Amino acid sequence: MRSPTPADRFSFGLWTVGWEARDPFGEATRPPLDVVEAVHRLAERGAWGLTFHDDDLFGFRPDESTRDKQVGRLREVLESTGMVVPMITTNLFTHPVFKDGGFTGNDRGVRRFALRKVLRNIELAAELGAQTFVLWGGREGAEYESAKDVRAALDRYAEAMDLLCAFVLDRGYDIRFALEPKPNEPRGDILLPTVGHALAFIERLEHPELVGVNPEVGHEQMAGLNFAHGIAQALWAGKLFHIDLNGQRGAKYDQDLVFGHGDLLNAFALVDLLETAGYEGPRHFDYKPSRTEDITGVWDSASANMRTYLILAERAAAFRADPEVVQAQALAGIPDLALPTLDPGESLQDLLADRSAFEDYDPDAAGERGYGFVRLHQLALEHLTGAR
Ligand code: 3MF
Ligand code: MG
Ligand code: MG
Ligand code: MG
Repeated sequence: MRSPTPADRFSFGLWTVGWEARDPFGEATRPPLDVVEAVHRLAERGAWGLTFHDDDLFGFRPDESTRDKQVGRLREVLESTGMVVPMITTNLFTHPVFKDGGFTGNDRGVRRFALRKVLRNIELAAELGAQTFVLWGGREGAEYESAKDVRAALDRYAEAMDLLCAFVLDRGYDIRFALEPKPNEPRGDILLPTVGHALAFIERLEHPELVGVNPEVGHEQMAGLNFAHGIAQALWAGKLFHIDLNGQRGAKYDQDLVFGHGDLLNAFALVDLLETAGYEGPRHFDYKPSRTEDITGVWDSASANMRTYLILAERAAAFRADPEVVQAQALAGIPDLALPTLDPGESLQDLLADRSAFEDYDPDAAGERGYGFVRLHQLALEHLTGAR
C-alpha cells in the first residue's frame, strides 16, 4: 500500500492525537501533546491538515499574549511543514458555564457569551485560511423533557446560526459552517441528533447555502443508523461540507476508534462513495488513540487511519473494475436505478394511458425476479478482504 501524501487531504483534530485519555472513570494515561510536536508528527506521516477547537490551542480564556503566542507558534510550524488548517471548531462544552448549552442554554447571558466566543473564533478561522467552521453542539440538549422547551431551543439555535452567517457575509469571509449531529453524550439527548435532523433544520435558516453538515461515523451508528446512507443523503442535498471519520461498534458510548475498526463493510461502502461521488472536502479523522496506548501507539494509530482509508479506496476501485461485479450489478439492477421512471418527454397523462404499466403488467411475474444482492455483497466482501 502506498504511503499517504498531502494530496490525499487527510486531516486530524489536535484533540485526537492530543487526547490524554482521561475518561469518566479514569485519569490521563498520557502526557499533554504540544501543537508544534503534533504538526511535525502528522506532517511526517503524510497528513495534510490540522484542525482544532479554540480551547485546544490556547485554553478557555487566555490573556491576549498567550493567545497570540500560541497562534504564532502554530503559524510557524504550518509554514515550515506545509501543513494547513482547513477547519476550525469551537469548544462550547467543557467549561461549566456551558453545562446547559451554549446557543440553546436556558440562561440568556450564557447564550450571548457563547456567541461572542464563537465570533472571535471565526475571525481566527479567517486569519488562518480555514474554509469550514464546524459546530458540534455537545451540550445543546437536555436530560429532562420538563427542563427544555425544545421548540424555543431550536429558535435560539437558528437565531445563533443566522447571526453567524450574517457575520461571515458582512466580513466577506470565505467560510461555511458545518453542523455536527450526535444523538447523545454528554447530554442525555442532544438537539439535531442525526444528519437528517440537521438537514431539515438547515433549510429553515436565513442562509441555508452557508450551512452544511459534518457527520461523524460513530455518531450516526450510535443512533443505529447506516452511516454510508446518511452521507449519501448529505451529498444528494449538496450539504457534505466536512466529515469526521472514525470507528464505532454499534449503539454504545462514543468510541472514536480508528477508522475501519468498527463496521468495516460500511467503511468500505463509505470510501467507495466518497471516492466516486466527487466529494472534494477533507478526509478528517476524529478518533481517539485508545487509553491503553502510549505515545508510540498514538502515532501508530494516527497512521492506521490513513492507511485504512487508502486500503479501502484501493479495494473499492478493484471491486468496481471487476467484470464479475459489473455483471452482478447489472443483474441486480444497479444501473437501472439511474434511469428516470418516466421516458424523456413522457407526461403523467401518458403514464396514466400506458396499459403496459398497470392493466397489462404482471406483478406476479415481476415478483419472481431474483436480484442477486447477496452474491454482489459477497463479491464486495471478497474484494475487501483481498480474497479476489
Ligand atoms: C464529540 C465530537 C467532537 C467534535 C468536535 C468538532 C470533540 O463527540 O465528535 O469532538 O467532532 O467538537 O466539532
Ligand atoms: Mg465524536
Ligand atoms: Mg465519536
Ligand atoms: Mg466529531
